[in-house]
Order: sequence, then C-alpha cells, then structure tokens
Amino acid sequence: MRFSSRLVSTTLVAAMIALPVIAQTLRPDRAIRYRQGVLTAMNWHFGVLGSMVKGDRPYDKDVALRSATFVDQLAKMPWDGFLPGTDKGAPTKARPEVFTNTADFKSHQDKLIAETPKLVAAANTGDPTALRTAVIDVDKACKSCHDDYREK
Ligand code: ASC
Repeated sequence: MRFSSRLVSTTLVAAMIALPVIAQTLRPDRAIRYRQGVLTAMNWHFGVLGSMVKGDRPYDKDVALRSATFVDQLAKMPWDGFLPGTDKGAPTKARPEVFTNTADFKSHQDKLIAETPKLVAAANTGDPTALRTAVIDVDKACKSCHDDYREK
C-alpha cells in the first residue's frame, strides 16, 4: 500500500497540533478548575434568581428567564471535570467519596439535571411565586450533594 507523502505529512502535522490539546484537557488541575468555573458561573446565575425571590432585586421576567436558562445548561456541565484522579492537582473541596461512591454521586447529578428545567418553565410563566418554588427545589438539590460530597 502506498500513501502520498503529502497525506502522511498532513496527518503528522494534525496529530502534533491535536495531541498537546488532548494532554492539556486531561491534566487534573485543568479538570478541577473547569468544574469550579462552571459551578461558579452556576452560582452567579442562581444568585440572580435567589436575590429576586428574596426581594433583594426587583422581579424581572426576562432577567429571570435568562439566568434560569443558563443554570439549566450549566447544570449539565461540571460533571465532565470530576475525572478519576482529579481528587488532587489543584485546591479542591471535592471529598474523596466523589471518586469512590460514583453511582451515588451520579444520582445527585441526575437529580439536579431533572430539577433545573423547572426553573426555566417557572421563569417562563412570569409568576414570581412559581419561580420561588423552583428555586427552593433546585437549592435543595445543590445542598444535598454539597452535604455529602463537598468539604466544609
Ligand atoms: C447557591 C450555591 C449553592 C446553593 C446552596 C445550596 O447559589 O452556590 O451551593 O445555592 O445555597 O445549599
């Protein structure tokens, strides 16, 4: 079988470019900072909803819907960063059980992901009381996982 030298060199160059990207992605410190970044963004937008529900800022349907949509999308994302071997590598409050009780940790993720669409639905109604109920339910999902899997 013959390969053109152009094809071989193109493939090699592509591999040389791609491999460092893959290696960086799998570095534990990057995985830790990735998941913390997503959780921080989620905290920001959940905080927008929380402050509206508490009356610390005026209720605004569009602002609520925007932050609820972000929370719903972000809720799917942190879990990619809880890779095996990322219990250390950068400062982290993830408890060791995250990496041993993986089925239970996953069930907490699934619970959150099941709750956050209700935030979007509630924000869409334009009813602050509906939003309040959904915020309380999502807050419970956050808290129950933190209680078991986040260092104090
Ligand atoms: C947040 C946030 C949490 C939850 C917490 C649940 O905004 O960062 O961890 O809500 O209140 O107990």
